Amino acid sequence: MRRVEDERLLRGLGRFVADVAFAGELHGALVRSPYAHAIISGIETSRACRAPGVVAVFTGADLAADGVGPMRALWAIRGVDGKAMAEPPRFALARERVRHLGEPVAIVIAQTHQQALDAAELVDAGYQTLPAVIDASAAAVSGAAQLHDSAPGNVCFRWARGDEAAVRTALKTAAHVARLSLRNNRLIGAAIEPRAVLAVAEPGSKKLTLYSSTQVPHHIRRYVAEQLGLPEAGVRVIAPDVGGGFGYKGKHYPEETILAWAAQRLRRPVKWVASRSESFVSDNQGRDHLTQAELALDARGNFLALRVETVANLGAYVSTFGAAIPSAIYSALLAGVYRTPAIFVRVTGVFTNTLPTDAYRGAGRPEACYVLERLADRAANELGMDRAEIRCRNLIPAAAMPYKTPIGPTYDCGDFPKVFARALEMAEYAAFAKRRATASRAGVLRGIGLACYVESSGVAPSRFAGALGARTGFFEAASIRVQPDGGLQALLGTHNHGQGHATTMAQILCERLGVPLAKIEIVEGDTDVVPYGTGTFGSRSIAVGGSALDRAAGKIVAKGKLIAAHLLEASPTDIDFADGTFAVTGTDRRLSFNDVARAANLAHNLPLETLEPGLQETAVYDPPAFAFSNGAHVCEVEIDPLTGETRIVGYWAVDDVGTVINPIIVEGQLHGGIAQGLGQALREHCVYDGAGQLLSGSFLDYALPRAADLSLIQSELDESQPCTHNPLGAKGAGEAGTIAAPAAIVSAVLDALAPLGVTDIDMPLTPEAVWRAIAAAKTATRAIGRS
Ligand code: MCN
Repeated sequence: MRRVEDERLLRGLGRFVADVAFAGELHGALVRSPYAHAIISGIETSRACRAPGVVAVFTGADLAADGVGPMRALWAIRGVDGKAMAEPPRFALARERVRHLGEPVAIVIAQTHQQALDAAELVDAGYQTLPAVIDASAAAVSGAAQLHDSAPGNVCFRWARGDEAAVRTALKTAAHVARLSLRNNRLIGAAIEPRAVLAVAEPGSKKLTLYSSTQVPHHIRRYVAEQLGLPEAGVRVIAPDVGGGFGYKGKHYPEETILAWAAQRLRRPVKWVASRSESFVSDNQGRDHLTQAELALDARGNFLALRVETVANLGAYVSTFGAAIPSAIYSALLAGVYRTPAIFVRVTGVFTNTLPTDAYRGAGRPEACYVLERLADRAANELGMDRAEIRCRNLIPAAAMPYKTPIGPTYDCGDFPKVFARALEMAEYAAFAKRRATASRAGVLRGIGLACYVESSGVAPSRFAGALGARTGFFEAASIRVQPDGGLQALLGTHNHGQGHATTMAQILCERLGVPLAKIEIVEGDTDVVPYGTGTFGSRSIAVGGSALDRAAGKIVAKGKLIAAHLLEASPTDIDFADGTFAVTGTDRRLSFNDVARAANLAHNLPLETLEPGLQETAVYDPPAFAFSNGAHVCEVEIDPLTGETRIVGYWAVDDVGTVINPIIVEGQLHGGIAQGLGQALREHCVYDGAGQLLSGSFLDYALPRAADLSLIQSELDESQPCTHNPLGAKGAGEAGTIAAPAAIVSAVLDALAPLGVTDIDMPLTPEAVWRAIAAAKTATRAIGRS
């Protein structure tokens, strides 16, 4: 089933926030801090106010005078000893001090976009610069610049999980300990559509309507209502077509509050659309971990214990899920697919004068996978074992399911050894030595990389997240309205920004209710229309939203049976429903779904004492646990030793995302994820200088992967292990590729470089980084030769 939404989008008929226009609409341009850390000594706006077309200029003082509250994180984790994380106030427009490059300090509102931009240049903000701290390793060191009074030592939280004593003992007594120190590079999300907000507060109406390119309309509604002191129902958030989000559009941003407030104040629609350059200094960034890890093994390569110490760079403020991603989410997956009896992880979240970090596709899971897979490779190399063998030896067997990890989660199902074996088979792993020898004769270094992963899709249940400090639930809601002609309108709390929901959600209904796809409309992204929901992130839409939809369909069938029983003069228990037909068991008395829909909506012949007219149902689904997708990826690379250029020559992926609703879409999701993983492994790197200026502030310096960088990806889906606790059996697929790819690619590059004695390079493995590693290894070899 091909995606039904593509024709409209490919023909340029999408309707994104920037396409929505209102009569009398004004345009906002934000004045942003040019410094990473400074005291605002004053903001002179009079010249800007007099500029052509300018309607108003607002600063943090205006919002403060109006009582606009601070932006709050949506997950306030508790650290060791139950200590609450530091949550310093973050205001939509900075007050008194700025803490990262690009922090908004004023907004200029004018008749046209260009007039707003021109006048923004005339706002004269004075700054007394302060020393900045950029690197996570420097932030918690004594004497480092301090960002917030409420976070001494720049520490937001200290988090720990697992059995420290057991791990300490195992590390002391183990036959071998593999040690690793690594950096997980900071990434910049780069969706095709830059973020945009349009706020509308019509005169005479109490309703504030906010169009935002967001993944989470209901969360944004709540934030804006809270900060502006409005009832939640007084705010309507519409996320129309959104051109990619990758997690970073699933967070709350200052512009949503600023525009909403300004529109209310002016009673005029106000629009802001980020330029690409502006996106680099106003969107959340991802990853940025420094990690030390130790894996204890016995002499035969069995994993005994794992210890992980991570410093996570949170940037200048705690963003929406900024604290939860590197703590609760990351640490929960440190068992990965392996049987490691004892695990202990400690994470310190620190503030620095950089853009806030938060979820970026994968969100904590690629970081966990990378630590584990790098350790597995290192341990194998040090023990002289084959890298596939050490993994096989330690994989959790299918017979051990459900498997309770020592770090928290319980995996309900999965056949990790089978998936891994199939990936090795597809990649012809056993014959790799020959391919390496052939490449070597041609003067090229060839390596093969392995990565196994497990993904926690659909954060759940709400009770669990709440106990860990989440300030939101994680259920999802779906409503189905059956029209008199038997057509369906399904309304969901999830949001589609590239994942193909209009297709896959409709497929669920088509299968469940026998209604043709052409008669099904999927509606998402409007808080006044869809039921209260959580949005799309964490690969949750199918496992949680799809399950809610399935349940709602079940309710439609149940009511349909009552109606059919009445019309067919049979007992409801004698009515079967299959292939869109209600039938009395064992007879030819039947009614089509359309007949029942019509009868329900006409209500000419219904037992009104027991049945309400109409056919519409809502279901809410709060899963009992995460759905654990998993898989194994194998990558083969060739490296030119003269230039350090890496070429991917083969990529094989076997993924278990449970029952697959739409294999074409899932494969597309995997390809996209792998492309992003490749970006992290080989190209993308967010770099600040010591003063907090962004050196990678455009696509000239921030290198996204291009089509030519990818090889043919050969992918297989293993559907033998459906999720055991949701009605669809589906596990998430949206982030899977991003989780395994960096680890698989780095594994391949290090394998290619191993004969030269290179054991370590941090991502991204740019040609320069690889070339330098080769040069350093050669120098070291020469030095050893001389001595
Ligand atoms: N699917 C399926 N069968 C399964 C699993 C998934 O058919 N067993 C389908 C789903 O029905 C859906 C798609 O695959 O159409 C992805 O589903 P799911 O894994 O539930 O992920 P979400 O829809 O919740 O999407 C979120 C996820 C995340 S967290 C990021 S980040 C991400 C991603 O999806 N950002 C994307 N994929 C993206 N794809 C595009 N094009 N753009 C983004 O911004």
